[in-house]
Amino acid sequence: MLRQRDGHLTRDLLRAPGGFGLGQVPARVKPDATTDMVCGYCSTGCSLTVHLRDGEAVGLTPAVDYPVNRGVACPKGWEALAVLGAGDRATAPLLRDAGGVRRAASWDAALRTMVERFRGIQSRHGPQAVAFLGTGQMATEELALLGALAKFGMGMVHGDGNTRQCMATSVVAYKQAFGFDAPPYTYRDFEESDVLVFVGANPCLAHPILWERVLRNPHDPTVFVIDPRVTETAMQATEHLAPRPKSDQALFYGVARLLIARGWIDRGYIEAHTRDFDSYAAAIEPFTLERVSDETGLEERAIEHLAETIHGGRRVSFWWTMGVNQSYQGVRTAQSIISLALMTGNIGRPGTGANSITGQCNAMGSRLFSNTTNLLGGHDFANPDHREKVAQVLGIDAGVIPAQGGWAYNEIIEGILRERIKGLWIVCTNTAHSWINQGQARDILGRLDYLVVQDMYATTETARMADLLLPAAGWGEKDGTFINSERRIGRIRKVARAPGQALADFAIFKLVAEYWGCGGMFRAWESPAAAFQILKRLSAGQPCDITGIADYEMLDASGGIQWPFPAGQSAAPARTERRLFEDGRYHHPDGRARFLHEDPRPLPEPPNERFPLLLLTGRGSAAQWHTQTRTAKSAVLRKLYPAEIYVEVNPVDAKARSLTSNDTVHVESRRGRITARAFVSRSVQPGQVFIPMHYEATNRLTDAVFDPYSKQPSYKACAVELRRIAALG
Ligand SMILES: Nc1nc2c(c(=O)[nH]1)N[C@H]1C(S)=C(S)[C@@H](COP(=O)(O)OP(=O)(O)OC[C@H]3O[C@@H](n4cnc5c(=O)[nH]c(N)nc54)[C@H](O)[C@@H]3O)O[C@H]1N2
Ligand SMILES: Nc1nc2c(c(=O)[nH]1)N[C@H]1C(S)=C(S)[C@@H](COP(=O)(O)OP(=O)(O)OC[C@H]3O[C@@H](n4cnc5c(=O)[nH]c(N)nc54)[C@H](O)[C@@H]3O)O[C@H]1N2
Ligand code: SF4
Ligand SMILES: [Mo]
Repeated sequence: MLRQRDGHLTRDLLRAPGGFGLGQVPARVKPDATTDMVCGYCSTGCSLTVHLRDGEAVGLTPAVDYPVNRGVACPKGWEALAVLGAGDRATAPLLRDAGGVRRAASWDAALRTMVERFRGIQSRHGPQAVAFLGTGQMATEELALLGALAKFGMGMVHGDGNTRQCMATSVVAYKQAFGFDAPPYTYRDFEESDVLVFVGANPCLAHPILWERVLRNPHDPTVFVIDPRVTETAMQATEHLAPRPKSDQALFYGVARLLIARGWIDRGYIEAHTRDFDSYAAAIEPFTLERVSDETGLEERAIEHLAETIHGGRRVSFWWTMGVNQSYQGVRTAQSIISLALMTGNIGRPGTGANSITGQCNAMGSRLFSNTTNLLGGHDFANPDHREKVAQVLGIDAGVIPAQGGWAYNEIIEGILRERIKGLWIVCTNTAHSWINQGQARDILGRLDYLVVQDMYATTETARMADLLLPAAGWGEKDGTFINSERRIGRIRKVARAPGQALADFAIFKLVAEYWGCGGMFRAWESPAAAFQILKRLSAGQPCDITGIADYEMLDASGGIQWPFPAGQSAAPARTERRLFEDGRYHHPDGRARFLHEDPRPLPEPPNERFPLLLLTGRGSAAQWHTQTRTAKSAVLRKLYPAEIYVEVNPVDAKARSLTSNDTVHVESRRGRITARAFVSRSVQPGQVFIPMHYEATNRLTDAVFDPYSKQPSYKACAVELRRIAALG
């Protein structure tokens, strides 16, 4: 919401020349205005009130009247401005010269070189030989422009994003079950459930403000946490089940079988709104209590207790994140959760739902508008009517729209290895740190003829590999919108100047279009606000229709707006939290949700004598964000987590290896060996170890296997061994 003080209109001030960079703001400067914007880290989408002096940000506080966070923020949000002034910001394009040295260059020289190199590759190897990797951390307007420019303007066929590492499983699970990628909930459901089941999710760290919402639940709810580790969330839950990693699918089949056998299902709902229940029930019949107990390592009684609790709840909600998605069988596991909600009629009512919580600030925008797996606006590349509609909205020839989605992230990486991809443009993601089996990934990136990286910082692992680095403005330095986990569209804005010659990604894409010679195709994408109008038109008639949102000002005035919000929607948007499927109609042509089943498969890399331990990876603290390019720049956040990489190991395994906490150990998998500090803790079970993903070395260990449907990497279970190399004094 835009607030005004001293007669200044904030937006005008931001356009005014002059002003100072964040680093030079005098201490205790008195703000003269405030403006609200959505946080640039996680998908919770908290609103932050930025305090301005002469139009520049001087501080922030959590917004008090936003329906998401209601006056609170986590440490990352509080420190969001602090990371913008870091000394390693990319301030000019960096071109690698013939001797391999990176040298500052003008935008003109940089873009000429980029176009010349990419065009050269395309003329030698075909247009598909240049690809892009994008992100769920840019504004929707930006990621849509990148997808449209790359595929329609530059002739690329293959492009994907870091949402593949994160949300691809949920996307496919929802599409197959509901007919559209449609997380059905609204955050109020956290407060309205009497039973909440969290699967492979650690919201205390990863979505702390959503966990606050759970704590506000007035119904004295039963909170189940299903996670092999005793996480911070598990410690606060009323019930914790610690199944063997990747045995969740068997667990939920077993629970479903019990519910069916005891008649604890909602026949009316199943018959009116779903399909394929009988074949599902038959397929899971073999998942007896005995078998499931054997496969999960859980007591039979504990499994029965979960089924009884689901039956006893009036409003049961299921929530899952990466413990489910990042798996070689993630899609079917997610669908085993969706099936529980469907068969008990726990969907479409307050406090219910089969709810995947998304990860990055704009993963939801990326899922609908990145033009990667889906054609812009949640459309289908393979559908000629969809291609025609998109072409009309964009005023382009439908012939330039590919008739199929491009390769997934892993296929692009493999494509480089097979010499099918020769040029790559990586935008707002740090592949050389975050991709699975890092040694192999870096070797493969090193084989490219030309690598362009577009990032805020010149020092990221991927930026250092680039032939050309394009300096990008970050959150707080540009305008646009994000879509949060509950489908709420909110504003981001420019409250600080990007350093040096860094430009907003939107502006960089517009420049690339001009230099490529396809600028005419994107004339209507004049500004993020103009692009938003195009996105609206693209969404028309889709389940994510947002044609009822007039403009940015309406978003500001409303506290964000959840999709769908078609034209003609009358209710005051901020006050009306919207959940999906209240009428029981799903997005398949017959209006029915699907039950989908497949037998669980064994671990791709089971522990053996040489590598007897299972490595789990994930988030380590609320103060660390992913590859740490941003959060490591805040002195406050750095105090909140261990600087050095550590491995959590159970006392039983520690004893067997004569280890104590703080010993330096080698952790080794078939792919590599890293050095870490041991942290002996019962938070991991015997036979399992845990290393946070935030440290550069973690992914040297992980095994590049993928879910066959979603192509999401299975980051969370590979075999390792641990050896003490020295005790620290
Ligand atoms: N502070 C912070 N917050 C973040 C992020 C961050 O980097 N830092 N990243 C954001 C993003 S992009 C994402 S995707 C989310 C991720 O949020 P989460 O998914 O909550 O985080 P993770 O720690 O990756 O994984 C959750 C849990 O899955 C468990 N797990 C592993 N294997 C299994 C299994 O087989 N079964 C079950 N049931 N559980 C398993 C792990 O032990 C872990 O506790 O967080 C978002 N929020
Ligand atoms: N072992 C293991 N690995 C994992 C995971 C795990 O659980 N375990 N989780 C996976 C998941 S869920 C995710 S989402 C990924 C995340 O992996 P990444 O996307 O690689 O991680 P980030 O650190 O968020 O990278 C974002 C990059 O964009 C830059 N950046 C930030 N803002 C902007 C901007 O506005 N414009 C531009 N151009 N650049 C910007 C940052 O400096 C940074 O380099 O990691 C995955 N990797
Ligand atoms: S919970 Fe997420 S959105 Fe909210 S302040 Fe923290 S990082 Fe930002
Ligand atoms: Mo993620």
